[in-house]
Amino acid sequence: MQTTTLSANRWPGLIERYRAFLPVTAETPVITLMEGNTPLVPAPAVERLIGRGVKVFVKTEGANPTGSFKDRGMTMAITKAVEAGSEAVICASTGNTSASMAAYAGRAGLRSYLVFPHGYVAAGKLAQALAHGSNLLPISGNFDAALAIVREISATLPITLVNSVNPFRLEGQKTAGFEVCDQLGGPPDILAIPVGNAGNISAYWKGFSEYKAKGFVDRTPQMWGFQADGAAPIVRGEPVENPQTIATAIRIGKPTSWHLATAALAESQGRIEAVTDGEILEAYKLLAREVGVVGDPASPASVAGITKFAAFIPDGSTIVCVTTGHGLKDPDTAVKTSGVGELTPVAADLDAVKRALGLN
Ligand code: AN7
Repeated sequence: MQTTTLSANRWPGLIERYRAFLPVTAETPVITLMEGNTPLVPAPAVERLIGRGVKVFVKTEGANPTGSFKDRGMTMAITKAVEAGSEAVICASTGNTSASMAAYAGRAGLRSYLVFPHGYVAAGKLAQALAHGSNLLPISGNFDAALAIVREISATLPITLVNSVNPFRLEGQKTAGFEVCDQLGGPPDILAIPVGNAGNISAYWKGFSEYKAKGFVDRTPQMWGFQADGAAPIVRGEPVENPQTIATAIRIGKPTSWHLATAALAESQGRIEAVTDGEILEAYKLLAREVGVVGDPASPASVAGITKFAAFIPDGSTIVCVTTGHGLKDPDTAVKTSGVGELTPVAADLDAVKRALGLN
């Protein structure tokens, strides 16, 4: 009988995979949950809406260990915090950063602290921070106010700030740009992405630019960023004092990486536009029902954006839409957008079940 041999090909996590591009040495104590290598899923339902031979893929960052792209930056930020001898980390968050911080800090044996806008973090994200043992505190204020406070705390106490002002965050996140090129066998024409604090769009641009500088690709994509209409400071060109959107992850009025994002948009000849909550929810349903990917309510902003601004997409383009987080973190939105009201049981009886399901 012929025998086959298995060879181990376990994904090593993104620091190991892209070590040559990252600020680590052989001595750096890598803290990883094997993040990265997320699926690039074809989205024919979105292609049909746009037509003209346009190819659309969804980069499903919700497939990361804590369910969002934040794990890419967090593996680097926590690794470098441990390397520097830090014993505690802190962040302000609309939810995903804190879920990721809590997991990686717990793994590394660091204390973690989270300050967040009361009433505006999805239930699943808070549950993660609690499960991983973070110390959390809601404030009567928005994300921007929370960030100002944790910046002050980290400036005066020996606690490392792991929001994206921490440069190691973007270093980790840029690997998503490498991955997209590796998976497609080249760069896409357009990278569409939701924008809140504007760290991720800046990090992707850094990744694409470095891959080009090192000769792995011969061109870079246009960066198309999408903000929620009620929280669109970069689109409007001024901070938004009281940002509002159903996509609480991107309910941010004063983006930290505003200037980096502006540079990425200019250098890539991209665009930054606003999509309404209604458009975001339509795209949420399309993604969940016809593509099979339920995203964090911020995630479909990328899909809403390319369909809204389809007139600017050249025929035959290849587009990657980043879905930045997993929809399971926000069950309330999933239930509400379904349009299904309260579920009441019927008798455990064949006829009753068939009647209730409309199957007779
Ligand atoms: C799902 O977790 O800011 O433009 O504190 O969770 O890099 O800020 C989250 C942001 C998009 C925006 N999609 O990314 C936080 C936080 C999801 C997010 C964004 C976030 P950036």
